[in-house]
Amino acid sequence: MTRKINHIGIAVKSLETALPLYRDVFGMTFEGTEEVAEQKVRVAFLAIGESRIELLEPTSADSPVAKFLEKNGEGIHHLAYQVEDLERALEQLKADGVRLIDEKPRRGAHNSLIAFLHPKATGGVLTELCQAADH
Ligand code: CMX
Repeated sequence: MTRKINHIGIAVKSLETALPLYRDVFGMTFEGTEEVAEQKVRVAFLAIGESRIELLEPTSADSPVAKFLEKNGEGIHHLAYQVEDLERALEQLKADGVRLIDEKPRRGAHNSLIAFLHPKATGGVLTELCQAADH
């Protein structure tokens, strides 16, 4: 179904505070920031090989990432696997009995299509599937 990790999401309190470690110390290529209003987050992408680190900062107190920070503090939030056809991947997972959070794709960063699987179905690892906008 997937052959590539698109990105690893890391929840942070502040992009400005977190960025220098990834960009200046680790030397990853900073690709810019973007607000994903529907998800109530501001994200920064840093390229590492064919994948990315996605830093996630909540934009409001009721953002899912704000809830995550409250409960766990800063840290790894989700893994995102890239798929060619997200609708098809979701149908396949449903048929395989995997519990989904999103039954239908929604818009993520870079205008990609994304869907989350329920962490209870994936051993506690919040898993996102994403389909690039140009697919
Ligand atoms: N890792 C592991 N478990 C998690 C989790 C995470 N990051 N976030 C939530 N959970 C757990 C919760 O602890 C909860 O467990 P319990 O039922 O045992 O309490 C369960 O999952 C449900 O969580 P919830 O917050 O109560 O449920 P919601 O349906 O409101 O939200 C979720 C679920 C995971 C989709 C949401 O919290 C979330 O994180 N959404 C993603 C936001 C995001 O990253 N957006 C950026 C996308 C941008 C892009 O990549 O393009």
